[in-house]
Amino acid sequence: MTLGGRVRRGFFLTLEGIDGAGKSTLAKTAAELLRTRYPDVRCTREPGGTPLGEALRRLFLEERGLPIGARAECLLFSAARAQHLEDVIEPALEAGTAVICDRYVDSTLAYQGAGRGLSRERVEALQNWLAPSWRPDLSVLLDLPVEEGRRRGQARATPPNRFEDEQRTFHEAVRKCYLELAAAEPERIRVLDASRPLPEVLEALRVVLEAAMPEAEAGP
Ligand code: T5A
Repeated sequence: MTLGGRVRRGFFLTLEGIDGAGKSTLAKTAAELLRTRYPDVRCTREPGGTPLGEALRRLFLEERGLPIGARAECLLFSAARAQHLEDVIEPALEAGTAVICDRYVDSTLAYQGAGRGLSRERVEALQNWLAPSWRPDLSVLLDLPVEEGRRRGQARATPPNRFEDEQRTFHEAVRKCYLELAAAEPERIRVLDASRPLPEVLEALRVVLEAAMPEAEAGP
């Protein structure tokens, strides 16, 4: 498989879902599982992963009063991603590292496309331009009802971010879009029922990850 025309040797896993679905919780277990096959595992997140990405993250999540229109929002997430790909994701995959990314392109399709109501074709075209070979080897979609995600988010000490503040209809549109993306690409996007108890979700993650990881190469 190639990435930007170069040989790609690592394994690229992305975690997706509505706010509070359990992505950060699962990232730790995913790293332990991947480490059995890949000695180096890089955990990263979007927005974030680079100084630019972390600066934009603070802007999005902490500056709740700052007006940001839907198109600007989409471009800013995409700018952070372009930097993240160039500085972190592509070099790591080329070096044979497994990369786990908490949110990626599907988040932009779901939140800025379906949530904000931007044209799906335009959002997709932008993603294809900035990351021509952007498809992860595996994307795990943690699906759960919006109300449950909200409940889990409210249990945290941190104040809600600009997205968590959105109406229920916004989050329902995001969830629906995620499920449509998964239905369109069932090989890449595996849906886990994240409303189940955590040990069950972790076991389901183990099963899909082991099935998706390439066979270990036979020794000499
Ligand atoms: N965004 C991002 C866009 O709009 N466009 C984009 O392109 C991108 C990249 C990022 C925001 O930016 C938006 C989407 C987001 O709103 P964030 O803080 O990274 O902000 O938001 P989240 O990714 O949603 O992070 P959260 O921490 O809110 O959610 P997680 O990581 O999904 O959930 P997690 O693991 O922190 O778990 C939440 C709570 O639930 C518990 C955990 O212990 C924790 O307390 N939990 C469970 N409880 C019961 N049963 C289970 N199975 C559980 N799993 C976890």
